[in-house]
Parts: sequence; structure tokens; C-alpha cells
Amino acid sequence: MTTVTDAGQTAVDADRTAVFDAAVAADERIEPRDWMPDAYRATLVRQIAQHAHSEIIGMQPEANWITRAPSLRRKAILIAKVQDEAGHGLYLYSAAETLGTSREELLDKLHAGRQKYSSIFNYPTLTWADVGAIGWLVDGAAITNQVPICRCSYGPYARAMVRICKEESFHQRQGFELLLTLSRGTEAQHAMAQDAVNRWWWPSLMMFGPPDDESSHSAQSMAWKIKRHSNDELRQRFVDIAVPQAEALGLTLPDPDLKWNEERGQHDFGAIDWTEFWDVLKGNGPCNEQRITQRRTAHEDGAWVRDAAAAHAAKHTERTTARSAQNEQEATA
Ligand code: BYC
Repeated sequence: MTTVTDAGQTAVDADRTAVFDAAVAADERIEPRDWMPDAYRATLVRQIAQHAHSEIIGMQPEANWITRAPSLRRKAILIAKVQDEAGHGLYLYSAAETLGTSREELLDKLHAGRQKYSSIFNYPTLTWADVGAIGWLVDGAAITNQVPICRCSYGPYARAMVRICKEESFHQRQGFELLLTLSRGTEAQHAMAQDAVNRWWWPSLMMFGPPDDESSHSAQSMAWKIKRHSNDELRQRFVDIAVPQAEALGLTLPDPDLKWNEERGQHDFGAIDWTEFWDVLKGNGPCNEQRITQRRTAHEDGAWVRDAAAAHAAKHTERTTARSAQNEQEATA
């Protein structure tokens, strides 16, 4: 039986839901102190955490090449890029924290395998050309996916994405330029660039997530304006952008079915191996184990830095409190 209190609460919830729905419909931003449905909050935490984890796990495949970069210039660029990815992780963990979770909790979930990171980072970087292919294709796919998130209905996530997308554009261009240099270099360098593109093309298409009819979250996330486009729409957009860029690079994309469809005004492309995608998500990709082990080790090795930072912050607070107490005493004396 509904009591008066329950009925009152139900009416309050209905009012709040109406305010929330109206704000989303009017393209207004939802901010941390605004009321939001629990499921909206949970969806954001899931997506932002997965995104943040991808940024920091994504440092590993490229960092693998820092010591072997072929020139000082390339090394400096690569170090800056990997450092940018760490920064992206920090913006995103901070955005997730505004939803009432903590970075510690999210990292624990990542380390325990209870939260995901992007499938793409479970593939190995076998040659220097892979650094170029990641910049061009992986960052290129990320930009295609993430530019619409700058208009996400949740304010802190949308604002974090603006800066991230600017930096990703630089990453994409450095990858393109690296591959162009290799493609126009010796025969062996050209072959190395082609081989990297052959290996990274299909996993890059998988980054956009499963096909729309298998995407469990898309419909609700699009209704909430967290996602602005479906996985397949963004994948198609990426293919259409990449084809002329591959031509400019003098490289081919490893898909015999890739061709312009005059009627659709878009490219047709071949079937994606979704069995491979789901397998990688289950932990069976070529590098899943290596990536998560390295992440856990880095976290454990960094414990002393976190402890030292916390001790420094506590000492700082203690001194500031003592100083203001002294100032107050002097003022009243
Ligand atoms: N990998 O219903 P769906 C970067 C999961 S990093 C792993 O379509 P949703 C960069 C999905 O989580 C790029 N899992 O999901 C960094 C769900 O499982 P759960 C990272 C995937 O959320 C360093 C299930 O499959 N970017 O830029 O509506 C260097 C069903 O999927 C993947 C982002 O994270 C995947 N690829 O859509 C260079 C962007 N795809 O959670 C570059 C933000 C799907 O129910 N994220 N799953 O267990 C998004 O836009 C969306 O979360 C996705 C998936 C499009 C990825």
C-alpha cells in the first residue's frame, strides 16, 4: 500500500525526472550538483572510467618504442604524446569523481578486471611504424568517436573532451606525418608502414564498439545525449575519412571489399571479425595479460609516490592551519 510519504516521494521523483528530461531535451548541461537518475549516473561512471582506463593503458604500446625512437626529434614527440595520454586519464578520472566515485575505487576495479579498457590496446606494437599507425588510425578513430562527446549532456565529461580532442588532433597528425615519411622512404620502410596499417586497420574499426543491433547501451545513451551517434554511424564516418588519407599516404587499406558506393555517398567495407572483438573483450587478445600485469605493477611501484604526496599535503594543511590560528591570535591580542 502506498503511504502518504511514499506518494510524496514519488511526486518529488517525478518532478525531478521532468526537470532532468527537459534539460536534456533543451541541450542544457547536467552538472554534478544537479539531480540525475541513478542509471544515468551509473552509465556515465561506466563509460568515463572505461575511457580513462583506455588512456592510461594506451600509454603502454607506444611507450614501448620511446627508447628505440629513430631520432631525438621523434623521441621528444613520442614522450610528449605518451605524457598527454596520462593527462587525458587524469582529466577523465577527475570527471568521473564528480559523479561520487573515487579514482582509487575505479583503479581497483580496473586491476580486478571489473571495468574494461579499449580493445585496441591489447594488440602489440611490433615495429616503429606501429607508432605511426596508432597515431593515424587509433587516434583518428578516437577523434571521430570523441568530438561528438564534446556535446555530451554531462558538463564535466564534455569539457574534458574539448581539451582531449585538441591534443588528439596533434597526435593524429604526428602519426600521419611519421607514416608519410616511412611510405616515401626506402622500399623496406614503405613495406614496414604498409604492414603496420594492415595490422591496425581492423582493430581500429572495432574501437567503435559492436554493431548497432548488438550494442546494449547505445539507445539509452543516445536518448540521454551521452552518445550523439551510434557505433555504426561513427565507424562509417571514420572509414570515409581514412580512405582518401590512405591514398595521400601511398598506402592501401587491407580490405578487398572497400569501395565507393555512389548511391549511398559512402564507402562500402568488408565484414568485421566480431568473434575476434568479443574474444579480446573476454581477455584473450594477444596482450591482455601483459597490459594488465604491467598496469598493476606500475600501480604498486607508485605507492610510495602517492604516500609521499599525501604526507606532503597533510603537512601543508597542518602548517596552514597553525599559521592562520597564530594570525588570529595576534589579531585579537
Ligand atoms: N573496447 O553497448 P556498447 C584513446 C563494450 S582511448 C572495449 O556499444 P557503449 C587513446 C562496452 O563497454 C579510446 N569494450 O557500449 C588513448 C559494453 O560493455 P559493458 C577510448 C568495448 O559504452 C591512448 C559492450 O562492449 N575511447 O583515445 O554504448 C592512445 C557493449 O557495447 C568496446 C573511449 O572510451 C571497445 N572498443 O559504446 C591513443 C570513448 N566497444 O561496459 C588513443 C568513449 C564496446 O556493458 N566511449 N565495448 O561491460 C565510448 O564512446 C563508448 O563507450 C564506446 C562503446 C563507443 C566505446
